Amino acid sequence: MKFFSFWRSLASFRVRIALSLKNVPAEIVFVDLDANAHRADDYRRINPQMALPALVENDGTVLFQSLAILEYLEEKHPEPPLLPADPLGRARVRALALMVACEGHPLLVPRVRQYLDHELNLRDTQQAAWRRHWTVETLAALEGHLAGHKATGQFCHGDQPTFADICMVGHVSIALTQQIKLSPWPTVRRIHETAMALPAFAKAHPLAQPDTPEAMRPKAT
Ligand SMILES: N[C@@H](CCC(=O)N[C@@H](CS)C(=O)NCC(=O)O)C(=O)O
Repeated sequence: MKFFSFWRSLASFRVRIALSLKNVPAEIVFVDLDANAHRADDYRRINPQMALPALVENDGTVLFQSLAILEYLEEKHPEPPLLPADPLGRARVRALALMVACEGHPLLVPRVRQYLDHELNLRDTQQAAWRRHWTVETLAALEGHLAGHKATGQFCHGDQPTFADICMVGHVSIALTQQIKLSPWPTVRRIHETAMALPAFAKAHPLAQPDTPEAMRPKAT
């Protein structure tokens, strides 16, 4: 399989975590969003939406949209399960994942940011306010659903990671990039710490990728 990824892409981060948890090997093809490589013909032929990630199966079938890819991996490689066994649990996990992947994240992707910048001519401070607003809204909504819910455990749902944690950690990473302190959302913060302590999550982190710019990597202390 070929996996088209970019270090900073949060949708790619989700698929990296799932590939790693399920121990599925894939050859990584780096697509530099900053150089607009996702808009070049080579990648456009793979995903006409010009968005990352994409996963190309050995027979050439192209999978796109990170949650559809997660569902595919879950069906093809059921162990370890990343969805609960019961229908109500699956609905909750998918809903938490969708809050990030279909509500919060789309407002922060490069094409939206470029539109705010180039077409609407918003100042840097206005663009930063936009990013912060939608990041915080999603954190607050996640906390509202997670805090005190009987199904919330060490992770978003029970004591094993699921799609919900996979999506949530990316959202928290974008909050941290914006220097947003997590103290108003203690359940989100706790689960983020628990998840990021797992090697599959840690090694999938945007700042730990082969294509992460050297200047962005955490410095050894
Ligand atoms: N809903 C899509 C989001 C895809 C997406 O927007 N990916 C970003 C990177 S995280 C991208 O490639 N953006 C390119 C752009 O906005 O021009 C998914 O979950 O796969």
